[in-house]
Amino acid sequence: MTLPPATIDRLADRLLAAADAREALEPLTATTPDLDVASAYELQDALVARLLARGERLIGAKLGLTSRAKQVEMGVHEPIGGWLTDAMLVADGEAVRAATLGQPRVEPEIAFRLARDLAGADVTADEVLAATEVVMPAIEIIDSRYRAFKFTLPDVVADNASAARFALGEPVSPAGIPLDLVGVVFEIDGALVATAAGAAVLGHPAAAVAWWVRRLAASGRGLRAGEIVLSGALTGAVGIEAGSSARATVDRLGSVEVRFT
Ligand code: OOG
Ligand code: MG
Repeated sequence: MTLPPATIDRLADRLLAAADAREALEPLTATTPDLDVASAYELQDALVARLLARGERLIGAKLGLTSRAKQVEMGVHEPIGGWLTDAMLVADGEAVRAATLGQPRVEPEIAFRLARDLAGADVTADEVLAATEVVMPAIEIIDSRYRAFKFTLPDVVADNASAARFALGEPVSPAGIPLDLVGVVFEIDGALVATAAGAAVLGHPAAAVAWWVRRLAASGRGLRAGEIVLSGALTGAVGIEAGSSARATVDRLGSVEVRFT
């Protein structure tokens, strides 16, 4: 059962206002127990529509909770997806003002940029790779609108999968690179905090992208040529503060850095 449109609108307004005010909310499911996963994706669409209505441009999608490390960390054991806008993109090495975010955390990811549209209920990882123009090392800066990142599956779906900012390294052709076998090193202020392999996200980063494309097919949608897709954190996320910097290095893809001021 989905929620009435008026409820979806009211909750989308509340999430947007919380993001703008950097105010932390209690989980929506605490007061709206009827918020199931289907209505949460409708609410996510309503939230993203508000971002676009105020001038942001849709530039891609993101996966969340695709690795066991993240599922265990957040206590939510299913992958989720959300959307990226141009306002979320920060340049490699750019300084992000921590005060513009509520409770930022950073995570290392592998990003894709699509050469072709991708849609369909049976899309495979191989088809994702065939439709991929380039891959990039990425850092996602997530920021939950819920206090202390406490949420259930529908809550985090509604909150556009905690999307906030992301940075991309130099693009590389994926040809001949076994993206499941590449090593990943994540550093904060030059100190190693976590390591992983590409296989951490659903066995292969392209498999994570394929999962989202298949899920989108249920609502008649897909991804478009030129869009960027973040395939999900390969390690747990790390809280970060002004004065610190994060660097993700992926074998054969290179590295990307974000500084916080
Ligand atoms: C949800 C978003 C997780 C990822 O890459 O796993 C995510 C969260 O942990 O707040 O972006
Ligand atoms: Mg992420």
